Amino acid sequence: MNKVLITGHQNPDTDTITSAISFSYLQNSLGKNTEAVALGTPNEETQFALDYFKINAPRIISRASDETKDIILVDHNEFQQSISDIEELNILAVIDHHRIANFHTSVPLYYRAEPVGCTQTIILKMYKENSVDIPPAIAGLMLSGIISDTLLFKSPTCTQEDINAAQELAKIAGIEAEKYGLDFLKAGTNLSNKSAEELISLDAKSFEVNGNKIRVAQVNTIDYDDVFSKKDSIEDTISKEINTQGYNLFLLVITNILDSDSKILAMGNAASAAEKAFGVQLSNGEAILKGVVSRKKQIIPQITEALS
Ligand SMILES: [Mn+2]
Repeated sequence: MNKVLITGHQNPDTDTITSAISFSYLQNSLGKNTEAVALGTPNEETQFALDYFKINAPRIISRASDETKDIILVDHNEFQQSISDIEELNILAVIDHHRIANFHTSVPLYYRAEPVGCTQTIILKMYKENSVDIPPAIAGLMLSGIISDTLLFKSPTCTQEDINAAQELAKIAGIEAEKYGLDFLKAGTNLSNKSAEELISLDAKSFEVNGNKIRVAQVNTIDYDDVFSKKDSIEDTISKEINTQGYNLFLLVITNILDSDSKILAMGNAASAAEKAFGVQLSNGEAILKGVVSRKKQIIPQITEALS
């Protein structure tokens, strides 16, 4: 039987890594031969969950076509966020909760997208539809994905379905979601040992809007100064990225997980789009965005609108 690789997006976050694992477990329980892989090293938040539930990180790859033609995408669909040789692969399925853009296939596929807060909420439904029991450790990883993507249920992307799914998964995992969740999120805010390069690429995604190349990087913190104390070197690093990658707008979003606000640093020749998008004045490239935590719902649509 052909092996199928299951991968999330580049610069993997907790949902992307754990969805590949949980969806692979489901597929293999149904008799398929799949392997969860990742397009990068787990971040510290994700590693906290993997250690806590004693599950190994997926193998890291950058190409798939040398070993298989068949791939399943979780937690993303846009080709520029996917595996580098995506155009050479046969996409069997997509399980996702993002907008659909820059995606096409030449043959029919299974495509499941739901506007929920986390891919794991969809995968939980698929376990139920297929009557497959979830092992406690996998349930713990699935719960971690939901907590991460919804910032412990505080993001506007969080739906009642995500909350219900998290409660159900916490029960199976035998843990308390709120208590575990805060320790888990805090593990991802340890920025002291990160270089400027690492900071701006931990969780970064590229988009194209009306001919503009946009890069939006997001980091979680419990203290903005952890990031802004290194502002000079961060600005230098972003300038280099802008020059080498041709970004028109590079937006660094620093999200405070305790008060659910974000501070942005906007750079590039289209930086003023950030002022228009969020109705703020940039001062030294910075602005506070009150109540903004979601790139998907509170940043990308607004930037898209401002540049259209
Ligand atoms: Mn996700």
